Amino acid sequence: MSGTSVVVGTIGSDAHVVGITLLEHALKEAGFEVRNLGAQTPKEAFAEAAVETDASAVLVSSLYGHAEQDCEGLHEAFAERGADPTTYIGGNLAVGQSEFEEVRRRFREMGFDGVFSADADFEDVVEALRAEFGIDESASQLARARS
Ligand code: B12
Repeated sequence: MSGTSVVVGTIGSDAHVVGITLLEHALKEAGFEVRNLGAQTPKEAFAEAAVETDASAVLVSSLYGHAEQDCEGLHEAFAERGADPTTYIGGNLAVGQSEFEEVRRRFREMGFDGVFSADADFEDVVEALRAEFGIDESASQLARARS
């Protein structure tokens, strides 16, 4: 396929790693090139990896309820390095998370292009990225067949 490059990781002090590990596999299976930064990743490391890999998208995971604090300054860190990737965030984005629409609004205001709840399945994320970058599924299948 296009070799669309994506960075994934869990931000801040958050140690939850299962979601992004599975997400990495789903994205690779769909034909994306993935750099997985793992758990407890500082925001600066997301920005550095985005530059190094010329990433089209950066997918941030947060499960422990402190995403808002951990993501403060993330988009500024991209801008300081001249990077402007599409950014998605997903997981348990607030303690309780009763009103997801309100949570989504806050993260959109922080600069995220896509905000996903913990109910999101991998196919939703893959489909959103394909739509974002105009990738059709048959092109992904061809790339898989050739790899
Ligand atoms: C396993 C686990 C742990 C393990 C993590 C092991 C590891 N290395 O991963 C350990 C024991 C270390 C742990 C610790 C803690 N945990 Co914990 N943990 C869990 C648990 C049981 C499962 C998480 C999991 O792996 N799920 C499976 C994966 C596949 O699902 P997922 O991570 O949600 O990912 C899915 C989606 O969210 C989405 N997704 C995830 N990231 C992203 C990113 C993007 C961009 C997109 C699009 C989608 C996406 O894709 C996945 C597929 O659907 C959950 C409860 C639960 N049932 O969810 C609590 C839970 C996440 N933990 C919680 C808490 C509070 C903690 C602690 C703070 C507890 C404490 N007081 O010490 C600590 C935090 C430590 C830290 N520094 O992070 C809370 C969070 C509450 C909140 N946010 O409101 C939860 C929800 C439990 C609860 N009900 O209270 N935990």
